[in-house]
Amino acid sequence: MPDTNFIPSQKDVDFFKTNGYWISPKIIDDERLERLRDRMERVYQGEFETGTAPDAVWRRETSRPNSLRKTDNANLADLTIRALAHDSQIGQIAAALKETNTIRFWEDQLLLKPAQSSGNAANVGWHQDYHYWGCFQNPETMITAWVAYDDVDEENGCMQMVPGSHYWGILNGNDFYEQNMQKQLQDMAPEGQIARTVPIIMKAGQISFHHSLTIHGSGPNVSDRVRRSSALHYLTAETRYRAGFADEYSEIKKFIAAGGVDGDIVQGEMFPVVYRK
Ligand SMILES: O=C(O)CCC(=O)C(=O)O
Repeated sequence: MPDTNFIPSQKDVDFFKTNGYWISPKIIDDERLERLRDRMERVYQGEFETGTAPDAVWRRETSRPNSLRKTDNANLADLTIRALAHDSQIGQIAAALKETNTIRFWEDQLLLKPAQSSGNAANVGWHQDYHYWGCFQNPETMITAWVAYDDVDEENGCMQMVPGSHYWGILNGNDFYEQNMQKQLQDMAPEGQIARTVPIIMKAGQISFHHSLTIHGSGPNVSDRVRRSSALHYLTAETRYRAGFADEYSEIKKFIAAGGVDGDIVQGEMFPVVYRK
């Protein structure tokens, strides 16, 4: 049974602080998961419930069929996916792990790793999310929640985390699309550090959370099972805008158009509050 009232204990928060990631119990029930999988497929078919397309969408007609499907900001297109992205329980857990009062939604990615997709650009190279988010000043104010739509394990290419790597600063060599992961990780680890990896094995409906500097990636899906998920990215009330980096993001464009300037707290309807204590 999913635990719809679950909030992390102090032990969970301490685990997150030490390791830079943490795995929840099952939060999303099976019926909701089934709806999410259905809505995901509709987005791939080009059916956009709201009439607005995601920022970038994987399309059967134009993309490699067996590679990783990554769709940015599916929340713009679909209300079921948006409800997940704005879910207050996920926000509350994120707030507890970050020890803050307020969580704002930033962006989401719909991710699908096809069955037997090994060798078809379906790995996710090692990276720190903050590498892509220099438009915000402080990596301490960001957190990602990764919602498993299917059971995930090493066979179907679950995420892997490098515990403690959120203490290593912003590293060289970040690349979401790198496929030669072994070499990449050796090159990324700072001198004197050993990058140990931990598989994030979960049942459908569990959620893993990670710090914006935690190194993570995922290997091949060599199973007969598809791996589907939503990655949901959040900010705290302390997040400040840094001008001149990633200003092409649609929410950042809207923030600037609304008068946002360098150093301002990131707020406004484009960054909706999903949880406030
Ligand atoms: O789905 C994956 O394997 C990687 C997802 C990811 O990079 C993220 O959630 O930040």
